[in-house]
Formats: sequence, C-alpha cells, structure tokens
Amino acid sequence: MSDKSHLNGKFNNILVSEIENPKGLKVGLIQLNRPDALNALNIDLMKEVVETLESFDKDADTGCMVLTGNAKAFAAGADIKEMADATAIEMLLRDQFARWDRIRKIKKPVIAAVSGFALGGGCELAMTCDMIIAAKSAKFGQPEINLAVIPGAGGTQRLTKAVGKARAMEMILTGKMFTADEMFEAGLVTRVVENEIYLDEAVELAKEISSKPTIAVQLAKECILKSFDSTIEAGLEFERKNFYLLFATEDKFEGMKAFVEKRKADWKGR
Ligand code: DAK
Repeated sequence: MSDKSHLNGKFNNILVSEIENPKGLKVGLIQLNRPDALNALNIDLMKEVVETLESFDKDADTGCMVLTGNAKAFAAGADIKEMADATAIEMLLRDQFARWDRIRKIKKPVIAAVSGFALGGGCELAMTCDMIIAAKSAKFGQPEINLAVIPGAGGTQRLTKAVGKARAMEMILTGKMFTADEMFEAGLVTRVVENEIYLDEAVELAKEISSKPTIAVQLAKECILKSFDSTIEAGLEFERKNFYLLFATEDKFEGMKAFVEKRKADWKGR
C-alpha cells in the first residue's frame, strides 16, 4: 500500500493511499479519520472526501475506490455540533448538498467498507457508494428523527430503493439501528464478512473490478444507476446505446480476439 503523501499533507480529516494491484489498475483508498467524533461528517471532511474521489476518478492509473472508516465507526452521521445552531437560511447558504451531488458524478466504482456505526449521513454516504462490504459489527440506521429532522442526503430515496418501503419506513420513522445481516437480507449490503477482514474483502473486490476493462466498467455503472430514475423503456434504450458505444473501444476487439485465441486479454483502457 503506497502512501499518497502529497494528498495526506493537504487533508486533516481523511487518510489517503493507493494500493498496488498486480491484477490491474490501482485501488484508491480513502479512510475517514476523525476517530474521536466517530468520523462525524463535518464540512471539511466532506470537502476532502469529494475532492479525493474526484482526484482518483481522473487518475488513469486508478480503477476503483474504497471508502472506509475505522473498526468502531464508518461514520456516526453528519456533525451534529456543526448543525446544532444553524438556521434554515444558514443551511441553505452553506449549500452542502452541492458537494454531495458531486459524488453522483464519480464515474469509477466506489466501494464502502463499513464497520461499526453507519448512521444518518454516514449511512447515506455508504449508500452513495456502488457497493457496501460490511463487517458483522456494522450497524446501519437513519436516526435523524430523534433530532427532529429527516435524512437530507438521499436517505429517504436511496434507502427506500435499496430495501423497499416497509423496511425504510421502519428505519427512518423509528431511527433504530439494524445489523449488517439484517441489511444484507434487505438488499442494502453486498456482503457481510468477519470483523477482521471487512477492509481486505472490500479491497480485494476493488482489485478485481480494477482488473476489468475500464470503459466497460464505467458504462456498466452508469447504466445500472440509470435504472433508478428511468422507465424500463428509457433504461433499455440507454443500455443499448452504451452497448453499441463499447464496440468502438479497442478493448472490445482485444477482449473478443483474446477469447477466440484462448489467451488473456491485454486491456488498454480505451
Ligand atoms: N456528530 C458530532 N459528534 C458526534 C456524532 C455526530 N453525529 N456522533 C458521535 N459524536 C461524538 C460524540 O459527541 C462524542 O464526542 P465527545 O463527547 O467525546 O466529545 C464522541 O463522538 C463519541 O460518541 P459517544 O460518546 O456518543 O459514543 P457512544 O459509543 O456512547 O455512542 C452513538 C455511539 C453512535 C450511538 C452515539 O454517538 C450517537 O448516537 N451519535 C449520533 C448519531 C446520530 O444521531 N447521527 C445522525 C446525525 S444527523 C446534510 C447531509 C447529511 C445530513 C445532514 C445534512 N447536508 C448535505 C446539508 C445528515 C444528518 C445526520 O446524520
């Protein structure tokens, strides 16, 4: 794991590194690092996360990103202390949602490696990722109701789409926490693993994806996300256009030729 020291020097709330991958492109690792506040998401931390995701997204040597916290907390929510005195107009002027919206524009896959608390904005941040690998210890919840507010960074939408109305209503209206196993069964989580290996598992998955032809990976992600806000007709059309588009990549010719010639493909990422 090589340290991205130039980026670490720049940030106070996250640790950044890139992981070599003998199978393919590197994996970018972002670790939330406010352990004393259970990685509560303050404005500066979110700024650092989004900037780093964008930087990895632009880096041709990176195939996939992993976002994680520590054993006790992925993130226990937005920083309540930062919002406690804020008025509606102050929140509006801060316009923090603009930053969250930039996560949706990340083209490469992002995997959340979750251990401990993933609450409120922490759960929402995990849900902005494309997959969630959870330690058995992980606890997911949207406890905003206990602060007399509601999820504001996509919780009512992404959670409902992932786990369905019945479970989302229960989670958001009671604010209760749910286990990794419960969230796996509900469809929020890709895989639940032993506590000791959640990060390794997420990194392995990221390495595997980073070994695939980049443009196909990115267009597949885009098509899957499209299904959340389109009709089946429009979604199929979108998929079809992207399918045709991939026939314009060198990797498509290489992949099919390699199959026919019974050899390993040599991806170019174009
Ligand atoms: N914010 C600030 N500090 C927090 C925090 C949070 N969300 N969660 C924990 N901490 C701090 C605690 O204050 C404590 O700090 P000190 O007192 O030591 O200075 C330290 O972390 C350790 O926490 P505890 O002592 O409470 O630890 P326990 O193990 O006893 O309890 C807990 C763990 C997770 C059950 C508890 O900390 C807890 O209930 N935390 C709050 C969970 C919560 O309500 N989360 C939802 C927050 S509302 C937005 C985007 C998103 C959002 C809003 C706006 N925009 C883009 C505008 C999202 C809103 C939310 O997430």
